[in-house]
Amino acid sequence: MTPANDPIQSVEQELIPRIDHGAFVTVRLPFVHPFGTSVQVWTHKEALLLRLTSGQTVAWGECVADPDPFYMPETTQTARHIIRDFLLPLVEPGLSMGELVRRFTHCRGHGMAKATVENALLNLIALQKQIPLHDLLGAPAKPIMSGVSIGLQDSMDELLGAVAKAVSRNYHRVKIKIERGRDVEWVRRVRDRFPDLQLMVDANGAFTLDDAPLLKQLDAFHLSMIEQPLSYADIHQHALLQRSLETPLCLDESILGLDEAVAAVALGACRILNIKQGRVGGLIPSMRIARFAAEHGVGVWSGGMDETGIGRAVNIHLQTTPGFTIPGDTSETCNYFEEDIIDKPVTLDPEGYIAVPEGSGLGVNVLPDRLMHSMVDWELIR
Ligand code: OSB
Ligand code: MG
Repeated sequence: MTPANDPIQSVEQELIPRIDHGAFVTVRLPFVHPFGTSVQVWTHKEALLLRLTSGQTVAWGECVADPDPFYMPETTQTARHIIRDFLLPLVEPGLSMGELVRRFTHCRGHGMAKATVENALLNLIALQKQIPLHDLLGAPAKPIMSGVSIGLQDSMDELLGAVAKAVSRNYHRVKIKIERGRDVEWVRRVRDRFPDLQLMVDANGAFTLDDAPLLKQLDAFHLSMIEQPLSYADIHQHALLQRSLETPLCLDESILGLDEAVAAVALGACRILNIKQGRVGGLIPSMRIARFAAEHGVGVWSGGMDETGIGRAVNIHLQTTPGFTIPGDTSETCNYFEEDIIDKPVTLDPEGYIAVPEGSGLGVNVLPDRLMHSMVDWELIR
C-alpha cells in the first residue's frame, strides 16, 4: 500500500505540533467492587495522566500502569521517570509520529510510558484537526463489541451472580479470572448454568506446564480461549501447552510489542492475541500487531487495564481499526467507577454494543470538578 491509502503509514506521517506545557496529574478512583486477579486485588484505579497543551488545545493521555509492578514491571513512578527524562525530550515540533515511535525504540521496554506520550500526541493532533481519533487512525466509526472481565469472586454464588448480570446486559462475551484452586470447578459451574455464553478465562500467569493436565480439563467447556495461563516470559512453554490443548490460548502479559507477537505466532504459542495498546507502546504499534496477526490468521482483541474514561475511549477508538474482530475487555463505566473523570460514561445499547464517542479527539471531555476531586498529585514538567 502507498502512504496515501495505508492508514498506518498515514498516521505515522502526522506531524507533532508545538507543545507549550506538559503536566502530570495522578488521580485515584475507588472501584465499585475490588478487582481480584491471581496476582493482586485492586481496590482503586490510581492512574498517571499526561496533560499537553498547544495553543488553546489541551490533550490528555492516560498511562495504564498501576502503582505496583504485579501485572507488568512498569509502575506509575517508572513511567513518570521515563516519560519526563527520556521520552518527552525526544518530542520535537515538526517531527512525524512515525519518526517519534522509531526514536522511542532507543529506549528499551517501557511500553506503557511510550503509549502515554503517543496517545496524548495523537489526541492533540486529532483535536487540532477537529476530527475524531478514529478518523486520524483511518477508520470509520462503528458499533464496538463489548466484553466484561469478572474478577475472582469469594464464592461460587457471587461468581454466578456476576455472570448472570453480564448476560442480562447482553455483553458479547464474558471473561472470568481463574487461579490455582479457583479453576476447573468454577468454570464448570459457570458453563453448566450458561451453556451458550461466549466464555473465556484469564489466569494472569498463575499456572506452570506441570498443570497441563488440569488445564486440559478446560477443553470440556468449549471456552473461546484461555488467556495467559503461564507466566509472562513463558512463550515457549505456551507453545508446548497449546499443542496439548484444543482450546485456543491467548497471550496478554507475554506480548510487549510486535517482536513478541511474531515469536509467539512462529512458535504456535497462541492462536489469539490480547492487544492492550497501553502495554505495547500505543496505537500505532497496536495497529502494526493487528495487521501482522490478520496476515497470519491470528485473532486479536483489545484488552483493558481498568482505565479511567480517557484510556477507555482510546481503546474504543482503536477497535474501529482493522483486525479487532473479537469482543475485548471494554465494558460499561459503571462496572468500575461510581463517577469517572470524564463526561459520556461508556454504556451498552440493547444489543450490547458500545458507540464510539462523537466529537474531536477522544470525543470525551475531562470534567474539571471530577478531576480536582480525584486528583492526588500533580507536577508541571520542565
Ligand atoms: O489481565 O487483562 C488482564 C486488568 C488489570 C490488569 C490486567 C488485566 C485486567 C483485566 C481487566 O482483565 C480489563 C478491563 O476490564 O479493563
Ligand atoms: Mg489478561
